[in-house]
Amino acid sequence: MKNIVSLILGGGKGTRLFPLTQLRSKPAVPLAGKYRLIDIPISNCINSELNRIYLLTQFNSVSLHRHIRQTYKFDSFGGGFVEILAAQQTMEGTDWYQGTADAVRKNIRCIEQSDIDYVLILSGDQLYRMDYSEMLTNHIESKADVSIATVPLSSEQASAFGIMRVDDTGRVKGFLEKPQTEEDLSMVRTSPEWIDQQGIESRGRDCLASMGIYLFNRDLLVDLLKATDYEDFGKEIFPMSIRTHKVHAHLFDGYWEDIGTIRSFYEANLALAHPQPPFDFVVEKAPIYSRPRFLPPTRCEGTQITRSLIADGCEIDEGSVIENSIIGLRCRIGKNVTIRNSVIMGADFYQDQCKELDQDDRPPIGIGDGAYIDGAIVDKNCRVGKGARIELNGHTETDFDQSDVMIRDGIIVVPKGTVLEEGWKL
Ligand code: ADQ
Ligand code: ADP
Repeated sequence: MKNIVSLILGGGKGTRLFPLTQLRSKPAVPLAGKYRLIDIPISNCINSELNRIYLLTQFNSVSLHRHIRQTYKFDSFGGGFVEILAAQQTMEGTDWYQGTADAVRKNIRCIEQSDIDYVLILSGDQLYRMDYSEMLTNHIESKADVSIATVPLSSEQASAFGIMRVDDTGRVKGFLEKPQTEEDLSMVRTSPEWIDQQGIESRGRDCLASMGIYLFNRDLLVDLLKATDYEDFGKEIFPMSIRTHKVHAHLFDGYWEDIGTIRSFYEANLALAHPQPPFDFVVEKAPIYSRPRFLPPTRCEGTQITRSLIADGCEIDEGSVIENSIIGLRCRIGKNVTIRNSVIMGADFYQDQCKELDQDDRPPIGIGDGAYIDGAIVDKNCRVGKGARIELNGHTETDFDQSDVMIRDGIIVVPKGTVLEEGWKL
């Protein structure tokens, strides 16, 4: 499928994921111990045989650039690439990307090349597996100008998404971005019977939510972007284009999670450790790719591990208990440590690789002997001292505004590189 390019939108500020996005862009946030969020849409593209991929970024993009450069290399004969389009000053403009449509407009030259017929626009912060070639087939068969992927949701979930109303043929007739009132919602509800007729069990779900995945006929997209100064697809381009063009809904009913907040990030990660995870990394025909790191296997010494994922290159000492948790790359866990309901992201390097940085008496990188961690996200390269206790203990968000450690959506977040001294308590 050479006549289609994918544009992955990776330029949002990610404020709701702060402090995980303090030092990195949202698509670079680590996922499931060894991946990054951006690996999901790129892997979906590769598995759908779409290998012309642009990634639009603008905030804190150093580690994202490094990850892309080191991971996605194509042979020189297939014409595939993943190219980063970072917001930059040009002769035409000096602004940063003002919104999703503006980001695409500022890179319009990439889609104006003569051999492109379709443009697939994707988000960089969602967890799902999808074969985009099915969406393209559906788009061509329905003779649509634009297709928009949609997942059925219940009314309670609707206010966080773009919601669409369709006619019997699946043509989109109404679209409201994040409807907040019952009155708004009533204008875009879909009958559950119609969803059932499409071969998808509605199970009471009566809203069709936009997944932020759009397939445009190239010429139309170029015209729309040139003829308007609209900045956003959800708020502006869609409400307008359904009046003037044939916009078709492509129904999807697999697992799909927008990882926009600390809570959704935490829950989506922990769900992966479930024995029947809603998103399975083990799918032979559609693997999720990431950077090959050549790390040694994880070493465990008398450790009790239940319902958890342990990434490569970890060392877990005797007497430790790990339950319902994700343990990321190169994580060193001392003796008699307890980790429950937590996402520990691991480290970018091993302690002995950074000896020269370590002339002080800070605790070593990793989790010190006897530490207790429950209900937390511990970002990369943290140094948790011996006997430290990271647990909520009745504290709330406002208690720790000035501290390195924060509480967000009821979850403790230890930002990247934080040092917690021996015996530290929240
Ligand atoms: P949101 O997720 O709220 O809703 P948005 O904040 O625009 O939409 O983010 C979409 C994607 O674009 C994200 O990957 C983000 O990082 C990226 N992005 C945001 N601003 C950008 C910018 N200035 N430059 C480049 N990239 C940028 C959207 C739709 C809804 C839909 C949900 C589904 O608007 O209709 O329901 O996605 O998640
Ligand atoms: P991950 O292993 O999660 O992909 P990173 O890409 O951030 O994490 O870092 C992993 C590797 O990259 C480490 O070996 C680290 O030493 C190296 N590294 C870290 N920072 C830089 C940098 N600024 N330039 C080049 N390599 C780096």
